[in-house]
Amino acid sequence: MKSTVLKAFPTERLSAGILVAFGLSVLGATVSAGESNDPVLWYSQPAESWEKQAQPLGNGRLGCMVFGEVQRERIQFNEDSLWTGDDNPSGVYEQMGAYQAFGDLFVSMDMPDDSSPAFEDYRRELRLADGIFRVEFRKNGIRHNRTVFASWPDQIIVIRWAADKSGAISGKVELKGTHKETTVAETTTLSFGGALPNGMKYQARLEVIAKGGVIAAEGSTIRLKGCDEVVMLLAAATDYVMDPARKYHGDDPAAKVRGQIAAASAKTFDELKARHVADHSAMFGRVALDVGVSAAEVRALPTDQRLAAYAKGGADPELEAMLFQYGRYLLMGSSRRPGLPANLQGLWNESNTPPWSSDYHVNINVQMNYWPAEVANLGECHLPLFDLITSQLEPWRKAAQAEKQFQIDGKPVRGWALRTSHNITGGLGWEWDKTANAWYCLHLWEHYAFTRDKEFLKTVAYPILKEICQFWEDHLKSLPDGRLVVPNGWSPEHGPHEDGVSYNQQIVFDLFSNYVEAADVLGIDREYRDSIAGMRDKLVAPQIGKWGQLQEWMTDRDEPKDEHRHTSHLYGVYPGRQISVTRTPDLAKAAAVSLAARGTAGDSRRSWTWPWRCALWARLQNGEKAYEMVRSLFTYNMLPNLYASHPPFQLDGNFGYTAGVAEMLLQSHAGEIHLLPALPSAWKNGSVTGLCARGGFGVDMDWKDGRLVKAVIRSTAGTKCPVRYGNAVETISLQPGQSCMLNEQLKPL
Ligand code: FUC
Repeated sequence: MKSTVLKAFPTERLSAGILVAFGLSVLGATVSAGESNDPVLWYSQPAESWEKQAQPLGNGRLGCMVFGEVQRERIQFNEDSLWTGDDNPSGVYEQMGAYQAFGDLFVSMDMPDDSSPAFEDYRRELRLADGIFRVEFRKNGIRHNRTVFASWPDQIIVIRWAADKSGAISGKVELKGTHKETTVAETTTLSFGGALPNGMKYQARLEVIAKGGVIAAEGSTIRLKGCDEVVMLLAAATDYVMDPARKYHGDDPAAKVRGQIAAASAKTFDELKARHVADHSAMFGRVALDVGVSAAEVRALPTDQRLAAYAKGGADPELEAMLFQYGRYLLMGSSRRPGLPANLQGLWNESNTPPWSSDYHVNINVQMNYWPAEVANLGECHLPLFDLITSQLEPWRKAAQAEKQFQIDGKPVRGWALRTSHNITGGLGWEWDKTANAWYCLHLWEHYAFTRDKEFLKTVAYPILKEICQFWEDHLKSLPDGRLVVPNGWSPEHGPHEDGVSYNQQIVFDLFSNYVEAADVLGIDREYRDSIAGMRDKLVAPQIGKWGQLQEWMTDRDEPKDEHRHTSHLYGVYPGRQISVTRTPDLAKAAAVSLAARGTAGDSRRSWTWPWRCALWARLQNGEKAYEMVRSLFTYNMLPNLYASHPPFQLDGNFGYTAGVAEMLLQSHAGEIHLLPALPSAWKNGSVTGLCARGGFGVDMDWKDGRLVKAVIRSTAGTKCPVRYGNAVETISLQPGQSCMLNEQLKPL
């Protein structure tokens, strides 16, 4: 392999160029139907269904679903720590508690002509690039608009209602909890609070600020009369802290929300909005994707009609690109410090008994939520997951140590383990999913692999990886021939508990590989590193079965016509890296046989199945099959608001889609940066900026007629790396902050 030292230039120049091309046009944009390919979801009628039509906003901790109703707007809100349940590790699912709905804000409009609900020129839209919801309509000749955003810098939700005629705003504001609280109205403020049965205290507070007119408390509501404009600031919090030592109780939420409202009300609406847009668009605008231009008549359609046309077989590359960006938008909205990680529904939840408790499911779902985090340039969105894991180590250790099957000669195993679900206070639900501990370790490793943040590796990731290696060192079983298996294992597919299940073996293989690399990077624990490397080599390896498939079990008994939704035994292809086209071509071929056999009907049609299969086909370098998965998600498991549906709605499918698309365009798991590894013919012409590759690199690409035209590789932390396009491979050398530009032959441009 040749090493190419390339003309390098500073990164700033490039990112500034991207900002001009992408960010500024977004900031200056106004409501417009289908004029540009800015990612905007818009509709020509109010939402009726929370799940299918309302639109999400979130700042990573606090979020809401907005309906865009004319007469009685509903803003249903959530805060991600409002959970029932406790630290019960028994696995009794009901005892784990559930994520709760927080409350609703209703803003009603006085309508003397109540009998006529008619309105005109209606449009509601969610602009992904600046994170702003806006609804506009004309009622009785007056044009009204409402703007909503969830601000991360100010930790509140902001709502503004304005009209094109002064004094035109009259109505009522209500704030309601979901646990039978009493709402208190004081002049311009509404608030409610309470404590859940587990002792968690919570509080919501709304401040109403009017220009012109009169506002006054009336019962438990606030009346608006003849106002020119009304701004509402909504704060919600609990006393939750990610700290079992404090029994998860921290600061008084009433004081917290008071402080947040006081700080925000000292700013004007324009200031709050500018702070929000600057924060949101800087993060969102890191990545731009173009996979083709949609036809003008398709672009002109509202999003629900576009989806319907697409599901009938229509082409709409801009919709495909929009869903990619939507996954990024939703991750930003549901996973930012100081919040918790994204749960099964991100953080959007209308019910106090949501499906699967809206919990953290560790047999695919929560992991899939985080697949896009690094590659789609949202590394900081990964951090809440690590914060929660780190906080739960103590209760998870206790749970594993108390479990008989993890005891060897009566002595407890080292480390910790998980059942299939967990909450945020040490509680576990369902069966043990033994290798989920190692799957969590993959995420810790990946954050380092992409960022090269050595401090993170040393202080956060490495100790956890080592502890889980110790768990497996204690728990693996030796076969008579000396090979090692995960004993009494289990895969999310059907099948009894047994030894050497492929899914379990592959996850442990990856854990050991990543641990070895981590120890090498840090130059520590030499001896232990060698013993783990030795154990990895003794693990029962993936096997090819009688119909050419990658075996799911140690015995060759896979069903060729199995439509099971899980593809667990392909973990080693994606998200793992034990199997790859370049390094283990025979196993990769067998994986493709297994994957094709899963089919596309029945149980295969789930929110998260398509994205996983998309990423798998991408890793197997089959762009056409990967694209089939893209189309299938839209066709079978997508709601009009572009929420992925299991059913019911489950956001893993949205996050996974973003990761799958990224994987089609860029890969970096096999020791090289692979450009356009699985480009489908449907995306003949296009470009992407701002994707991330392992090793500390950023990648932009332009392609035409299915061929790479230009790639820019930026070092964010990396130095040397082989780059592949097709069969060509060149090694680049850069210093952090430098970039290089390559042509189709990977020669400097
Ligand atoms: C896993 C999956 C289900 C569902 C649930 C929330 O157990 O097998 O399909 O997604 O999580």
